[in-house]
Amino acid sequence: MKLTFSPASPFARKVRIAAIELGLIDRIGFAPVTVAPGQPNDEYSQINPVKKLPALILDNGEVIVDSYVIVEYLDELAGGGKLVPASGAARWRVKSDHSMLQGMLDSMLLCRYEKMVRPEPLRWQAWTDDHWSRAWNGMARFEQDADMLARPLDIAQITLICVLGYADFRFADCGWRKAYPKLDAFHEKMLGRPSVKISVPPPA
Ligand SMILES: N[C@@H](CCC(=O)N[C@@H](CS)C(=O)NCC(=O)O)C(=O)O
Repeated sequence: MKLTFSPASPFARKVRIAAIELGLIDRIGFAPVTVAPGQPNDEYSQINPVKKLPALILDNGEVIVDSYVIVEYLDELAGGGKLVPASGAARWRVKSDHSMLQGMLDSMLLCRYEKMVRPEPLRWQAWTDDHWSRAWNGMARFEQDADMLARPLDIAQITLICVLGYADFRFADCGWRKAYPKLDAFHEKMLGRPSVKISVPPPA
């Protein structure tokens, strides 16, 4: 299997951490890809027409897109029910938490693109502020979630790690550690896992 990848992508990091935790990392090759809004990449569009990474290219040529779907695929390969609970209330809690965190990441990425990619005269500050507030309010939501911060590792927690790591990477001055001390403690604890430590985005 081959994963399209960028060390800066929080979505690719999610899959990498999951693959390490599931014991599948040695079965996955990494294919570096550069994608950004406004930059065509015809070769990659053949693999994923919506031009987003990561995508998992299976040995038979089939392509699985979206970081969550890839993690579910890997989870099943590892026996199932490991990072995504198999059934019951825990399953829906983890999936719903994950969706919220995924929305936070999407918003953070849009803020980043607005600043780095959109030409200055076309920027829309109220729109950026709105998206940043979604990420920030999401952090406030998880700061209050004692279950999320203490339960055994799952895909929602991995995504929370990726949110916080992306905040450090692209919004270093946002002050999340001071505002959210319980998230800070969670993040520090998680950095004790080799999968988390090894996948911290490189200095910008
Ligand atoms: N829902 C997708 C989101 C993936 C995503 O937005 N990836 C970013 C890289 S971090 C991307 O490919 N951006 C390129 C673009 O939007 O043009 C997932 O979870 O895999």
